[in-house]
Amino acid sequence: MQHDDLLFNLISQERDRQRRGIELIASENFVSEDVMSAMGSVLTNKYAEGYPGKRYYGGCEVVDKVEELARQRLKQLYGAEYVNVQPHSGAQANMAVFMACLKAGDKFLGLNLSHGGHLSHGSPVNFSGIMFHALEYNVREEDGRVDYEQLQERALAERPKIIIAGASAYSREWDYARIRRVADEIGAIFMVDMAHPAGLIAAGLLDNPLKYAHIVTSTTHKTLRGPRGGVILMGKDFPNPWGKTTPKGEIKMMSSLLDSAVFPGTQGGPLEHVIAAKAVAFGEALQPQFKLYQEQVKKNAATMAQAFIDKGYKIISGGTDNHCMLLDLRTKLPELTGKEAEKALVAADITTNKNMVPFDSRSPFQTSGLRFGTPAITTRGLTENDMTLIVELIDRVLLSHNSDAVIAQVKAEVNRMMQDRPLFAW
Ligand code: DSN
Repeated sequence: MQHDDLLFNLISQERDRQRRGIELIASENFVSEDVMSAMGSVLTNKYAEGYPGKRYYGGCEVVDKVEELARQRLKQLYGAEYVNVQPHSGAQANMAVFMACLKAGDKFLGLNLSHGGHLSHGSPVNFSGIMFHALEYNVREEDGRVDYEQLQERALAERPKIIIAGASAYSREWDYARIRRVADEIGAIFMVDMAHPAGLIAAGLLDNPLKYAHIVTSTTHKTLRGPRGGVILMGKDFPNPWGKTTPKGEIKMMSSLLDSAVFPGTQGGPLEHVIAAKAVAFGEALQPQFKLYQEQVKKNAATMAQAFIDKGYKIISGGTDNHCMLLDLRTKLPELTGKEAEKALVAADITTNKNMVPFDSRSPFQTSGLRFGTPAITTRGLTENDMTLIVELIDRVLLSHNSDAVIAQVKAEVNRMMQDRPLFAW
């Protein structure tokens, strides 16, 4: 077989792009060589529909052990009683929860996408908003924090079957206990999608939602620093409150509904090579060094947010408790859109994404905001002093976003700063 030079040349170009730039996309990270090796292993050759010990294919003795190892490590990491490591992504994990808990058209309540929520928490263009009746709560305009009173009012008025906490662009800790009280008042399931802060939670630096939520979902590739994928967890199994029964008339436990909702409900064969890589990442997250890494992620984010504020930018909610922040360009640069800002920064090898800010006056294609996160640059070994410098560089680009000369100068500085930094330094 001829070597695929064309394709491998593209991979090499992408490796070079990742190495020379400053990666500030809040949901991205760089994995270890071991995670990468597990993902690129012979396990990709194996079909294993079903679960360990109950497969529809022969030859699953080894992958059973791999999947069991991933399950045990994940349980240990978060203190979970139940886990499912097969979801191919966070959206797939969420879909499985909906499938297990709702019927088409049922109501659920999640954070508004344009206030930091996630596509799969009820956007009208996503399965969650198309197949189910999505209701939303917002953040407060005055302080950018979740409007728990509005959440409660909507929950009591509409009686959704699920209330979801969790976000894609929210920099503050959640009051999970308060949402659980609301869920209990109306008999709803409380689900937390912890995809963004999962690594900080694993390290004990943010509250563990498994203590409060009935069901928790996550991705494994953001702060958790594993392969691209999803998981579902429960602190404690419980009977399905909406009364789905077995053929014998017994009420099904949620663990059994969730397992069936992942396979065969919404997925076929599990990606055992990715599950192996998840096992490696969970093993890494159980090591003491992971906590040091997460502490640095948090310190870097706090330093970066303050540096932006010192330069006259508005950070939504005035700071961050986690790894990310949302910058509202309108205070300092009212004419500049998120789209133009992202383009200029990418040209300087600083990668970020445009983002709606709460109560945005622009469309999702333009936006007035930028989202920044520190997990990836922290994995490359950058610390607080580097954050101040990065904000200087970003400010220079934004102030002169039409100047090719300024962008070229900043790009040269970025490339010099990153040239000797391995992708994975911890
Ligand atoms: N798209 C991811 C993010 O960037 O937050 C969420 O799925």
